[in-house]
Amino acid sequence: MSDVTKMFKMSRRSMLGATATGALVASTGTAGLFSGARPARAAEGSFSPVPGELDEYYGFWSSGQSGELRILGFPSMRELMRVPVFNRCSATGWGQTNESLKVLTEGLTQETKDMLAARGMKTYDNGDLHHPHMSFTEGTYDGRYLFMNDKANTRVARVRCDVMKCDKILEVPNAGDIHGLRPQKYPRTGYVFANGEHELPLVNDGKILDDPSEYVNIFTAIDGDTMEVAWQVIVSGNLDNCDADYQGKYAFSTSYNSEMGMNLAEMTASETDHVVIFNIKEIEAGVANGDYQELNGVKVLDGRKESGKNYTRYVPIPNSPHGCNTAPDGKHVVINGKLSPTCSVIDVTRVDALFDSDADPRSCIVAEPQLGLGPLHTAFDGKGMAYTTLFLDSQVVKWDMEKAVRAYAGEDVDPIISKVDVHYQPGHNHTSMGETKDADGNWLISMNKFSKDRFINVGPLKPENEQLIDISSDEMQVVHDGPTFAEPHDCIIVRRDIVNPVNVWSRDDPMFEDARRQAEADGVELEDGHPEPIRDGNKVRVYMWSVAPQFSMEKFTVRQGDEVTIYVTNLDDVDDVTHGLTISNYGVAMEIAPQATASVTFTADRPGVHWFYCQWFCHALHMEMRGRMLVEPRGA
Ligand code: CUK
Ligand code: CUA
Repeated sequence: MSDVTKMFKMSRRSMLGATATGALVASTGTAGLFSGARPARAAEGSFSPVPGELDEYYGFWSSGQSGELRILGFPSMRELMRVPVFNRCSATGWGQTNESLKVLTEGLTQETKDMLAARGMKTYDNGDLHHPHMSFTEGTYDGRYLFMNDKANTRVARVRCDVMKCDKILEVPNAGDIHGLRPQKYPRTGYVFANGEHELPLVNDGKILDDPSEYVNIFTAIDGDTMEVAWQVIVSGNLDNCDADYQGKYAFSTSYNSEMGMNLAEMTASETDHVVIFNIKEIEAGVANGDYQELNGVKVLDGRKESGKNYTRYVPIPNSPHGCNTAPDGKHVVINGKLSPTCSVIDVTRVDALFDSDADPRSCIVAEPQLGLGPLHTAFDGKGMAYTTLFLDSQVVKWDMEKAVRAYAGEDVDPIISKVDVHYQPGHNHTSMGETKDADGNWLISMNKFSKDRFINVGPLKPENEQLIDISSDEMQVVHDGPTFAEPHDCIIVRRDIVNPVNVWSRDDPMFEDARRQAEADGVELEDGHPEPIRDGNKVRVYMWSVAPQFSMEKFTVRQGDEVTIYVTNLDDVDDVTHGLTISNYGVAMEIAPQATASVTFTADRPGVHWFYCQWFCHALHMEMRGRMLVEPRGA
């Protein structure tokens, strides 16, 4: 260790927070900025976030085929952070660091690992993240976790809300391409329900293609605490979107391909598809009674129509329903028609009868208003109003659920309150706290698939356009256009007080448990680092710490062909002083946030001097925060 390094470390440790470094960066702290005032609102059809003002809500945005989770301040819609999940992230090293690779690989099936290994890959580097949803306790968000699906590679991930990093990814066996995903709302999450969208042969070993009777779709309940599959149910037809009720009794999934067709004509052949209702208590009893087959280590129950079991009921719904949204009144579930201009409203208090008696499955439908063309998803204001996106009409329609019920019963009332044009072709929409019992009716977001002429042209690939809508009066008012890159399908809008992330990592965080264990085995304290690489055959471990603007090592030497693991522990514990480690011309880069340890393993196959540097601007001397790795040539 050089004298300068020693001095830095000494001063850091003895005068924590009082050094020049500390003072310099402490001034950027954000505490106390919030004034409590509301951002300027719709008054004259304009909306502008006030600089320096903090938002009232967190927006958790999916990113579709980008594979990441995004965090927005809401209602300003300022993008605050990107949380890599299913994607490979150049900035943070997600998909390269040992810590992220553990998360990305430990939940994969052996079959997947083998397939990837044959391509020289450890994990997938793409994903299709549609539905981010927070864990619930008693019908409202509890700030513990966010859960999300990967339609591309049949996975479900969990993000810890304390550090906003993904800590678990599970590949769901047996199912085909997880799409709809919702957490259990009551009594708590509990289960995370996940729909397999694309039907597959139950034993998919390449021997079956054109025998539709061998194809199934699978509904999965994942234990949100352990991120293991609790049970699965085989269903008739496919599964699209889902939601859970506020009683903890049922989950609901739409099916647009009840025909089990394999091409477009077959999939849309029937005038009627269905919603599957899952009876959670009955399924749990079935699991307890051993009424399942075990397939790839998972308990799989038969809930197909012809099974004669009490696990499921099938409610006929007009052609190809899509969105499935439980209203905050705790009573209604809105099924969005897509190819039908209607929404079908299920009354959950009428669902018991479907299981207890031979009641007509349609007897749980209490309203079916005609809303417009292409209803895809519905949001709620907690005051009895529903807001449905009309994909083909490029509109959002506001309608009164109680009036829709009365109209269905024969009364001459029009449930439609108003419509607003959106730009263009909306998919999901969402209201502030709208999927909880605490829906507050302040804001609506319409997530539009096309932006066309709303922004200056950026070439043939255009952004999506997400529009902020003031719903505080009967006439909805579009107050802001928010372009986004491919392709947030869904989002949630969560009151700020519910989410309380930390500012620095805790040194005993489980995320770097493996690093701590290896350091212990090497007789090293991560916080102290080690002056020389530790050699173990051709495996070499390098332990460094970082304190702005220095790494604890200014140079180290390894040999060509060594498998090198570098551990960096960021001793800075000041807000916002993240460091990075990039090794030039080695394809290595990672992020190390305050008080974190991160590590990366690579083969040192290119001899020579290679600078490693900090790529996170951290200090006035950030450019000087660098050192050299010497790779000695083989045979030297
Ligand atoms: S789906 Cu995309 S617009 Cu994946 Cu929630 Cu409806
Ligand atoms: Cu450390 Cu830049």
